Amino acid sequence: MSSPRPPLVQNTYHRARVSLAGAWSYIVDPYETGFRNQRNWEPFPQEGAPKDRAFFLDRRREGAADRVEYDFDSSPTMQVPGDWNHQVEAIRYYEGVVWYRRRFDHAPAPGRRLFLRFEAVNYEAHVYLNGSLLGRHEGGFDPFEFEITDAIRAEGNSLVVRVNNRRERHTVPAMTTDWWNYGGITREVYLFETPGGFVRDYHVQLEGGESDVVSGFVELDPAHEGVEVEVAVPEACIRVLATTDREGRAAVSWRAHGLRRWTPESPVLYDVVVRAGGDEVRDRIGFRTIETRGADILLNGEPVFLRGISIHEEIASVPRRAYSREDAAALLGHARELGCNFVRLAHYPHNEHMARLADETGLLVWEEIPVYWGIDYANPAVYAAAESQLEALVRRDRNRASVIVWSIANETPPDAVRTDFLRRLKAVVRRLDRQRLVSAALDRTESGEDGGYSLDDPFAGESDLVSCNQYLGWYYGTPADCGRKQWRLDPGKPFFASEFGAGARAGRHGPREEVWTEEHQAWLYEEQLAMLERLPTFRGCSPWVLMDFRTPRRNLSGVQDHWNRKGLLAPDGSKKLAWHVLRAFYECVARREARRAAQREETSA
Ligand code: GCB
Repeated sequence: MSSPRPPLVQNTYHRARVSLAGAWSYIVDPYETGFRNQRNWEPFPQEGAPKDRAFFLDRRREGAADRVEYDFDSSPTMQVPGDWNHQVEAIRYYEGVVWYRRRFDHAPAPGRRLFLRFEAVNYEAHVYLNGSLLGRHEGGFDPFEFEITDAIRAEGNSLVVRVNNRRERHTVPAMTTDWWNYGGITREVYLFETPGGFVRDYHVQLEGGESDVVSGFVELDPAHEGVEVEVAVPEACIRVLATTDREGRAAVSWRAHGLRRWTPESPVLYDVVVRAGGDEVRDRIGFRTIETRGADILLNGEPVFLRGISIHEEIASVPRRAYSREDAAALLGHARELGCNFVRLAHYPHNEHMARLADETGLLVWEEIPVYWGIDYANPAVYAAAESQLEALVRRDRNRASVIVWSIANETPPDAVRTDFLRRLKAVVRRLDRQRLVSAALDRTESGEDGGYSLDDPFAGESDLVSCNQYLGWYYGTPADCGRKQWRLDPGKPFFASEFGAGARAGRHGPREEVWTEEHQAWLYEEQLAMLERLPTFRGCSPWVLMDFRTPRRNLSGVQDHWNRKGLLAPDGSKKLAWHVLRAFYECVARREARRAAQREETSA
């Protein structure tokens, strides 16, 4: 959550940028000395403090007293972007405060505006430029930015970031997660420039249903009325003009005739150019529709089955947080090899490269915010943190054709307060994006004499895609129980198996009844898939999980060693037996879906 700021600038990757990647000095500060106003530390201005207060980092140069018990100049450095856990052995398990500093020179061209953008800092960031607090941001996986046009100096800027990744009851996620709490400036940091008046935001997408219309808006900063705005798709000979209203917004729409549809098999992207005043910004955008009809998910009006996999944003071979385009290519490459047309980016917003690459290579995407176990739903500050993360994600990625699902929660025990929390989040999504599917990974309920499964969660009725995590055959029962399990599902909605899985230590073999063996995991996959295939509304799944991942809560020595072993791939990339089971299933499904599509075409001809 941040103090009210204007909405994020759209598509900053296509602006003139200067990266601040590289070696940053750091100070590990477990006792919060930097915030405590100690005699030998200059007080750090906190929120509400005067902006012009001298900042301690410049003290030495400005002739301050000798006895100063910190010194960035003599401190060690680490690479930004990058989590601290994998870079500095001594703080691999650390959760707390680390101060970062980077000096840089930059002289913006006259008349240009300059912004400082962080793609993500986990979890809380206080950002200081030349001794003044630019602001604070809360949320470990969403971008934030500050305009620094007036705060920058041509030479000798000192940028300091206090990063705090302490888990708290009031954070989102909260105290318990089943993933590694990688701390630090985990994604890219850069400066970007715009003209004095510029295109702050835009959104264009194909409307659902039969309408065949692309609609959207362009928003300018500053918000001047009566400015002419142009949106062009040169390859399709489309050029639309509109004029801004008092809010600096202009609605645009055009008929989509002649625009080829984006699909995973043919991920067509068009150059889209947005011009206004002296500004021009270019994007690559695909056009497709996504909706549901009864139990079917329709992509461009045609039923689609989601051959998915759940993915954490981690490069397990190191292990470290993933953040770059190369990292995205590696993770999504595995999904493609598995035969997927869909990925679930669990359990928090992944970096922007993931959705951009999915757009380019043809993968459908589920994006999610970390409203996860143990959230304090009754706390308004917690709601505000969740909302701010959701809003940043939707604003960042709503021009991506690949993204078809916004998921707002994972395994959240239903009660009235939680349900109200989720409903409010859903309303936020609907305000920002009318078209995509809204979902949440819900828990199954067991009921009746047969112990059948259903989804009695009230949010199931509010989800476009009814999604369920269940671990039958792993946390409860054996894989053989899948054959007997009854399900009672809403016949009028698509059912999506957002998680199932079993742990297996790669290289461990034995009879299929023996847990932690690859055989056991493969057996679980066979039984689960057979069970799900029997459900008439089953329209896809994203089993748990692509790769083994680091997590401090998995303590079984010799097997887990702080890894969740439900990966289909081991950390070194080697394939477990279950990989081949899922791969074969997806091959079959892809053939079946292609046959059905051909039949539909025949009947309609
Ligand atoms: C779940 C969670 C996921 C865990 C997984 C597990 O239900 O959504 O974050 O990692 O189970 O392995 O238990």
